[in-house]
Amino acid sequence: MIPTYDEAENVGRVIDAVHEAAPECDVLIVDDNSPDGTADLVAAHSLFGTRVHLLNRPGKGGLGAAYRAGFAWALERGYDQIAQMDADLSHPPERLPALFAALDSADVAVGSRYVRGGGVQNWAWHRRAISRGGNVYVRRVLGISVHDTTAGYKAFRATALRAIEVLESASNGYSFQIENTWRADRRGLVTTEVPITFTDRLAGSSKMSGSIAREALSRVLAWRIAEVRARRAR
Ligand SMILES: Nc1nc2c(ncn2[C@@H]2O[C@H](COP(=O)(O)OP(=O)(O)O)[C@@H](O)[C@H]2O)c(=O)[nH]1
Ligand SMILES: [Mg+2]
Repeated sequence: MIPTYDEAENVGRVIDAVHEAAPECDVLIVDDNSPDGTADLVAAHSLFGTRVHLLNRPGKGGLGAAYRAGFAWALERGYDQIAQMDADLSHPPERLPALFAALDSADVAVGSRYVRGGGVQNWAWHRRAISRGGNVYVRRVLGISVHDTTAGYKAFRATALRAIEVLESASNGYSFQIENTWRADRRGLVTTEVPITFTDRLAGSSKMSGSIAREALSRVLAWRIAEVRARRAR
């Protein structure tokens, strides 16, 4: 599943790269009515209707809502393993087989920048700092052992998505990734990290914003406070 907003320059390339790396996979693009015509390019793809599918949403409703719609689509259709990745080729499609293979012994596989063998290429220093600092903060506040809690490249067993209650998650923006990692941890699921090299996008522009980062910081704190309160009440 690949969420897209204004990814006309990337969407064809990412579909082709996924198909080459993992030809047995179906691709679902979840598009929020991108003004640049991303959805038209998907519908014009030669594999559209066979390996390639499109979920058209009426407008920019945020990344969390797009993911929930995509997961609901896949769960309804009975897929038993589901991966998510960005459209901008920051997540190397050639690591998809490794992510799915990791599900043999885990419920969730995280494509991780912050384990041995993983890394980040061409990212501006401030994006590196936000990502690194954010991960230290999340691990400290929530006490989870996953190193890349904000990763957007992940594979799940369908049973794990149901256990996480992914469709009930509350996050709008990138805290969606943290929320699922945290819920998987608290519900006793096995999460493993598969090293990947994340490369900054070459085409199109980032949709990351200050308000998305602030949402993540405040939600993480709120989740922890709610946990501590619940423990005290017990
Ligand atoms: N459907 C949908 N996709 C989005 C939205 N915001 C971001 N995306 C997609 O989510 C992925 C990650 O966004 P990106 O801008 O690359 O974030 P960055 O890598 O953190 O700078 C890309 O495939 C975007 O097109 C949204 O509101 N709706
Ligand atoms: Mg990106």
